[in-house]
Amino acid sequence: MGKKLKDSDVAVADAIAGETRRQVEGIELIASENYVSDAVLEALGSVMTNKYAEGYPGNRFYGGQEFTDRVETLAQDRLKKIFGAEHVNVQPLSGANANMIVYSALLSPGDTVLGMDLGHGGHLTHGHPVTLSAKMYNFVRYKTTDEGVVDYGAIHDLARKHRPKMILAGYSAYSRHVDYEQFRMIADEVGAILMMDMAHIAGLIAGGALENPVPLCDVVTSTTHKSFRGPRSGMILCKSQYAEAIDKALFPGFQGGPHMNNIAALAVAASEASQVSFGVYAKKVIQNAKVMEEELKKEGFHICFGQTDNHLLLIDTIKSNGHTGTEVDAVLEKVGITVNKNMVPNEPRSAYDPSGIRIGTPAITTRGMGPTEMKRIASWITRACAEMNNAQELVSIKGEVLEMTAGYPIFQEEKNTIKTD
Ligand code: DSN
Repeated sequence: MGKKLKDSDVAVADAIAGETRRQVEGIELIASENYVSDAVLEALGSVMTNKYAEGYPGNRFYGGQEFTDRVETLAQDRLKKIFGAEHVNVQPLSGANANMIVYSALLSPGDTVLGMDLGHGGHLTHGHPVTLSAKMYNFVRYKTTDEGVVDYGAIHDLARKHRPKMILAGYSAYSRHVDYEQFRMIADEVGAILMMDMAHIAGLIAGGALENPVPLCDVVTSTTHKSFRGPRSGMILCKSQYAEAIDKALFPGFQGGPHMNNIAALAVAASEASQVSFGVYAKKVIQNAKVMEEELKKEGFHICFGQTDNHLLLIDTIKSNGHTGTEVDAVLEKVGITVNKNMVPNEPRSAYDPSGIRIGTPAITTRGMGPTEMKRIASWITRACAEMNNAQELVSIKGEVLEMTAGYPIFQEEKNTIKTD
């Protein structure tokens, strides 16, 4: 139907080609990013995008749902099996939506929720004052201890004091294990609903590399990309008793037509995440993060929370070498390494110009990189930070980055090209 993109819209085709080149040539260390498989991309770009499907399988508001019902049921069944969930809703358009949908299903305006402070590794949608969630509900924020772990004692005290309706675990910049049993015990004592946002670590859980929170929590939300390596959307897993309220809060309460191409792609990603090879991948992601931690520590970098137990490292760059997160983010971009600036615990600066960076290993592990490459990347980060104003050194590092990434193709077409060369 019609022309190929490159013949019909050169400007957009060029931008996509540029982004493809950036992904292929660079080193992606943004902890929340990854590369989907060609099969997931194919489902995402499929005709499923044309279909409206308000409602749920077997109970829709428009006709023509034989195949949309089929992919949505496949996605639900595969995810239920991976995580041992009683109920799964795969329609949230994002992780932020998934969180708001759960709040609106299970809370009343003004109810109290305990959630982690953003600067200590929490997430904006866990009640940061700039968000809608904070305007609607009374969020009380907990922090990490001076030793850098979630302060379960403080959560216990806050829970007894504030009697929250919900306690929220799950983080976007926290690198340590989460003690779900402690959370469950505290929630039970005060009669709170326990919700976990596993967006960052869903793939590591699916692969068996981290503990599965689903059995111990009432509700678990997630994005479906990040370490799970699916399309960009959200999901809600919950106990059966919350299923009806959550499904209704999503549709008709919060969203209209689900994005069926995303749901088809999620079904594909869930099948991939069920394979033995995905478990191997998940474990390698954590091993790579540990190697990166060891190497960066040797070079004097300050790792927040003391260490990593998962896929990410939060680094206080001011304490490491006197540079702000923005400066380090910018110099690394010059050499082809992508990170994000990030607030650190007890951040003395602003969110726009914070004291640290966050790095993660899901994407580079998908490319097949291992300990040797982690050591090289850590050395490039060290050199780039030490030689920020040395243009020649930066060009030299970029050359080394390009040479290494050329050996780690991402997309099938690239892999075929390399094979036939
Ligand atoms: N943007 C995602 C992240 O980078 O952690 C979550 O909002």
